[in-house]
Amino acid sequence: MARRRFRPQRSNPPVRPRPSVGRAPIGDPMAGSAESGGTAGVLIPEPETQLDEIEIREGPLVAVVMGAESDRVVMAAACDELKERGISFEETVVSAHRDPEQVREYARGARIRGIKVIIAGAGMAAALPGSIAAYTDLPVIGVPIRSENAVSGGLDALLSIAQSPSGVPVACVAINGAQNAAILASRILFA
Ligand code: AIR
Repeated sequence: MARRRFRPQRSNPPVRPRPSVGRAPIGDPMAGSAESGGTAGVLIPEPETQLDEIEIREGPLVAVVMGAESDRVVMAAACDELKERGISFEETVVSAHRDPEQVREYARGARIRGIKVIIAGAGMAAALPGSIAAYTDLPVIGVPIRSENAVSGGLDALLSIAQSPSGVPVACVAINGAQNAAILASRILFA
């Protein structure tokens, strides 16, 4: 579910180059002109022009992905934190083991859709964060989830995520640490 409340607070918002239509000519400050009402030499930007120049960003910045519907209760803490911070996000349920093709498509398409950080939560043999990181160079934050059939209170998922092989980095928060994942995502966005 996408939230579109986020507005980047940049001191220098990106602007599109525009032709100089609508601006008063730069010339002899004393010359005057019919169009500018006798204020030639003074730049008077038209309000509409200024508004046009600000690029309004569409689409979510953060992807919250989880391996099963049963993970929603834990991952809700990440969504709540992102909402609290006014950061747009989308939520997706996709399993690394059950839907490998969809995981690949999702991860490969994330950057082009404007996603900046991916939070991926899974339990048991939690391959989802690593699978996503294998297909994208976006930062991936893994959330080990203590599932119903967890071994050692979620140690299975923790090790599956934290023990990612070199070359495929996945950040790893605490077991069920979805809120921290969202805070970390926010820090990455504003680094
Ligand atoms: N899981 C789903 N596909 C691969 C994995 N590792 C995880 C889910 C969930 C747990 O298995 O992330 O935490 C149990 O999923 P389910 O669908 O049986 O409830």
